[in-house]
Amino acid sequence: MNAPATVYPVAEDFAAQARVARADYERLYAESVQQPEAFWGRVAERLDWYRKPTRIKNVSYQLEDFRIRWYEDGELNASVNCLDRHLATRGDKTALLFEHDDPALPAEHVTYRELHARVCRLANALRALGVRKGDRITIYLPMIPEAVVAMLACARVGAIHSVVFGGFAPNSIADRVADCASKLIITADEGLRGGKKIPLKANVDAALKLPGTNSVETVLVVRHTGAAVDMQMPRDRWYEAVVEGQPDTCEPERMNAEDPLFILYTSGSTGKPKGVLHTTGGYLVYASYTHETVFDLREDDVYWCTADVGWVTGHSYIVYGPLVNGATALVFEGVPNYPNMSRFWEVIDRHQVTIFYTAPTAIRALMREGDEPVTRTSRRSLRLLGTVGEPINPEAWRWYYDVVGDARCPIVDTWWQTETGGILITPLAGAIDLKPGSATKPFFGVQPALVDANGAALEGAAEGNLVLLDSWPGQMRTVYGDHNRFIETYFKTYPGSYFTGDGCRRDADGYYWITGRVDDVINVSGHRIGTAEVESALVLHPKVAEAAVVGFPHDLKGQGIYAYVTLIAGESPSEELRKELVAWVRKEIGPIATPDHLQWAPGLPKTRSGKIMRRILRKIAENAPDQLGDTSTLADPSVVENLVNERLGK
Ligand code: 6R9
Repeated sequence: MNAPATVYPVAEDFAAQARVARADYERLYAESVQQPEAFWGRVAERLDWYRKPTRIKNVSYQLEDFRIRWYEDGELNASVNCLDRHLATRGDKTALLFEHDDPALPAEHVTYRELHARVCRLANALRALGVRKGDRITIYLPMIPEAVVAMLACARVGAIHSVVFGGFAPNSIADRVADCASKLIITADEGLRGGKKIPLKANVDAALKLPGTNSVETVLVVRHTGAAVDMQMPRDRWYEAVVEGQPDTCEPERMNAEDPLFILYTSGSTGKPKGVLHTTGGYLVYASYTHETVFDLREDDVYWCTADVGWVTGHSYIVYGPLVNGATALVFEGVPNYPNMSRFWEVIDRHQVTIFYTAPTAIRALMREGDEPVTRTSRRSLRLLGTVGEPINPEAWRWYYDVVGDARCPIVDTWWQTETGGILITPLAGAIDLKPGSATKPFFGVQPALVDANGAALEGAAEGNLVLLDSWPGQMRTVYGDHNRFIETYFKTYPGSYFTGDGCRRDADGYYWITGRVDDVINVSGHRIGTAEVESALVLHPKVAEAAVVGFPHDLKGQGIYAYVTLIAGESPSEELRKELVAWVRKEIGPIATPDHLQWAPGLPKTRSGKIMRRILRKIAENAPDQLGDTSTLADPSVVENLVNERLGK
């Protein structure tokens, strides 16, 4: 099947002082799945609880008796765990190390004490504005310390935050605000990335003109670039003005472990993005425990995760995991290629970063620039590297290992999802030999299995769909406002287990190799886009009759977006219209959903019952017309011939 992969054995010097050494992994893993209550009860002691949980796990994936509850009688506050409990021992330690987009500006060091004070001031201001436990607050901010402050201030007063990535357009903001009936939005005048300005406040203004957004009473605006923005009084308030004069202590809300902490919208195979809901106790235990264990965290580490707080990686591994652990986390506003291709490595040298966690798409883009932008920097401070977001091709893995890490630093290829709250399949650098391209083995408590299309379990070396047989504390609890959709999406396909939506291979050593999504989700540069979302944006255009969207292999992005468009009768294709439609999707959803290819389709391949055959469209997009497979169920086979000819004609 596949040639045996090269193995990079655990470095013995790393293992000698690792948090989890070779001998520990099998033993702890066995305990974690055989006695989950004992194991996760012990792990939960890492948090500060008002009331320690005695009921650890209460889970059933059976549809008639469905429930997922962890630590259900425990009480705690997330911001207290991220801040207050460090004040005595780590008050002057840097919590956030903020590196501006512009490298000429000095980095800011926000200590745990300062961060605590800033969070408390905003939390008091939120209460003064009428925010109460359970209210939803939308955060639409750039990668600046206020984004972290805003999340923790919500947690302090028990409000549920919903962070919306700064690259989303007004329509996408409006959908997310409307879905959870957000009461307040925290944004900034503008964002800044690679020297380019992003009109955040103007986007919020446009979003709030759209239907369904009446729930918003207040918009807090952080002055970041200083640009002039429209302030609509009394709705819009300057952030600085509302926090000014607020006390720098704030009584935290006492939360049940199963009270919601946040909602994060993510794309699925159908319909609008889902509001993935995470709760407080289990999520914090899992995010902090995986962060400490997977990254082998030490007190003096300088830890840098390059994700944006608009994605789950930013939630778990910039904010909650590192801060619960009292770590120093670097927050970077900019992009890897500004002002030059060495930016990542220069930041690493400047701040003596020891742990670096980024996405394969960034690695591939930087690899294309050759070794020199890397090798002209030192990077001696690094000791551990990580990746997340999509499968990493072995070639990029080796470059990351040899060139970026100077063949000194283990790489943890971490597989997980917005839904999982934290890392589920990953190497532990002191315990598990590495194979480039494999996320290797399950983390403690995680029970992966492979099934075929009919749900039959596959044993040993095999390839199939990846499911998880039991719960872990960081698992999402529901789709906000639509519990049925939660159960339908994840627990109906293979009854009794959680379906990940990913395909996966397991080799003879029991290593897992994620092969990518098997549903209608496209993973573009590590960002999830539902084909249905792009299709509905396209058909909103007055000249479009029908659209079908698929993913196709893309050298840099992993997957690109390929759109087939049928125009309404009387309209004819033109280069101008093609550009207009591409720009239209950007405007409707945001730049991350920009189609890479748009092909005119006089007709789409459909079954006799009218179902679009995406399998065929994927093969045409991949330029593999010899692999179309069975086309006998098509209503009109000539449609396919036309599409293939047009594709080859390009
Ligand atoms: C954390 C995050 C989840 C999807 C997931 C899978 C892909 C993530 C991966 C990976 C292979 C890895 N994915 N990490 N594929 N190897 N190490 O990315 O969450 O944005 O929800 O995406 O990303 O396909 O199902 P999210």
